[in-house]
Amino acid sequence: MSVATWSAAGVTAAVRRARLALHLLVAAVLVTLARVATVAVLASHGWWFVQEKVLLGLPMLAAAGVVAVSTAGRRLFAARRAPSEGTSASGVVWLLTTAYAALAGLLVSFLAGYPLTGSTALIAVSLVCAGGLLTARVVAAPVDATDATDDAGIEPTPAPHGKSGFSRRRFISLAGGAVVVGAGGTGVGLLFMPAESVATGGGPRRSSGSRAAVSVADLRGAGTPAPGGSKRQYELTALTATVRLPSGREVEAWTYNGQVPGPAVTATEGDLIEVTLRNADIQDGVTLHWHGYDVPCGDDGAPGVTQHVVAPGEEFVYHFRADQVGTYWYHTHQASDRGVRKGLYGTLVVTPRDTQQADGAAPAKQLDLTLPVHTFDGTVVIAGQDGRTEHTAPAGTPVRLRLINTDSDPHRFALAGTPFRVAAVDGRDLHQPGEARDAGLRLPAGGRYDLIFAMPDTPVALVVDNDHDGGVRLRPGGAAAGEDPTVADTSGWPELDLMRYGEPAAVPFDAGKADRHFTIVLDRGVAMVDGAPAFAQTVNGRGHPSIPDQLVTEGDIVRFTVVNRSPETHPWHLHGHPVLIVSRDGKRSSGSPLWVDTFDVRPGQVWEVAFKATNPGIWMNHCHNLPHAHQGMMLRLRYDGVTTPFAGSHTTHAGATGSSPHGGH
Ligand SMILES: [Cu+2]
Repeated sequence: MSVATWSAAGVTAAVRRARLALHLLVAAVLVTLARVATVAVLASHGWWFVQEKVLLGLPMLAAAGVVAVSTAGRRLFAARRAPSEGTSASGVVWLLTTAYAALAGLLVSFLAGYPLTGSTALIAVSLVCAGGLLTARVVAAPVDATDATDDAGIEPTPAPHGKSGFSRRRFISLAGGAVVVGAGGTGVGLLFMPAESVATGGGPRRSSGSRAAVSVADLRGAGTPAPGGSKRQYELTALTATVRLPSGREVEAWTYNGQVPGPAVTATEGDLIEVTLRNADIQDGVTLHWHGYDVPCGDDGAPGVTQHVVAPGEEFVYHFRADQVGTYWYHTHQASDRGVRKGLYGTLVVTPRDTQQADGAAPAKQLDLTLPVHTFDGTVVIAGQDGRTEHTAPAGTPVRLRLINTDSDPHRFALAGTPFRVAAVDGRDLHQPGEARDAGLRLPAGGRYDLIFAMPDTPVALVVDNDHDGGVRLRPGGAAAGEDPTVADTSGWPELDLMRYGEPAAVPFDAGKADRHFTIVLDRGVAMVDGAPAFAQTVNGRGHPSIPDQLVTEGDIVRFTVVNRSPETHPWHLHGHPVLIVSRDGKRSSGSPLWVDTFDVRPGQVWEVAFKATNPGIWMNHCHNLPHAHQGMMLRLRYDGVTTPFAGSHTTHAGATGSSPHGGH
């Protein structure tokens, strides 16, 4: 609106519609003041949202606007009853220049955003000045070519002027042009300055201890189970296959062992999990990333960082101890936006070793369902389930539903017909979760919720995305078995806020005493991604792999401030560590400590999270909306002293593996 009103005022003044121009000028000033007010409101949510507006956009607009009002305003006011008077050429030029300043501010916010760089500021100011100078050349002549008292130093077409005026104006024009070209050129040149490759978050660049460097290739998991545990061996072969969905539809999928999801990997606490991954015919290459499972870095499955991508005909053996219980999943991390979408994922569930109850009685028979949700071509599928799949359990049976979101967007779940508890989030138990009912559950991309309840003597329905025909049905056995499950309309149920759910408990570190603090501002903007300019998903204005590594030292308490300036939700995911949620939009978490591996940062939100750096390695830190990661929103958290022998950038797509020895894929 600011751009429109200032340009309309300029154009109407140029064609001598003084009355209309005056009205438009008043409107432009009001719109500009409204813009200042909206920026002030935005500023109350955080400096990250307004920095470039406060430091560049508004000052440019205000400076040009004040000159425009003072040069054009008085003459337009005088001319409103005598239209032939018109306004001066300089007035028109300044009105239009103010419109350019408004446009430049808009473009800076849209294309560059946070943080404002000297380069961006120089380019923007130069473009506005260049626009003003060019406008002066074009506009000045017809409007008041004979106005010798024009005091703004604007050069009209030279013909009607005397020699001295001509030279003065010509000099100013040339000098102005030279300054503009120089400043703009400097701004463009600064774009090519090499960026800082490491962010230290306020901590030291080197650890004080002089330890020898360790390679991620040597940071491998145990080769034996814990005492009392056993070895769980799996062979997973990645291959293309035609897969029949529960609806009967067939899709061309990328699979582990010809099935989607891949084989369920299960273990008891203390077991050794050993998985041999082979690639039959996935040309992009594959890996296995154990999402949310804090494996040693060499088993993390990040191609180009912790291992070579597994090309067709090759294999890689993962092995690690199952020392974390809970609900997890695995997926390829190579070309992951495509690979996971097409089916390269499966579930990982680890159950506690000691299932004996405290009083020594045998555990009650449980119904334990692992329910990975995935979208194939717009159809939401729960593995092995559809609207007709029903599970029967006698009333009173303890039920655990393990919900897993394997998609890149959040899903909304609702459990109709019974009160329940959210026992665990992202595999980690909550502290004293309260009984909930008639609540919506928003599960971020990559996230997991374990819901528990005792089977009532009436049917229960798990509803996904308010689709009351799909989901999962549970029926009590016996007399009520014949009843048709009726599902309440769950769409209006309020969302359960996990930040206020459960009871507080002690946490192992003080998040307020962080050794390093990193700010991660998420936005869209023009940036280099994998060596090519793109309208990217950016972190602090940059795209992968040009985002500086975050450097930490083992033992550090690390804090992230994650800010979302963009209009899309970003499920933020750090490998190798669960993070503790500290606050969201300034409100501290007041329920059970919430340890997550993925947290949904919605548009405009600011999250504070913290973790202790206890798992040395080089870890991917990225948006788990996988197309976003592919479009640049991905960086690395690197422990001081850890190196990688795996060359080439970590890519989410084929064809860009760069200097990797497997660069042909
Ligand atoms: Cu994202």
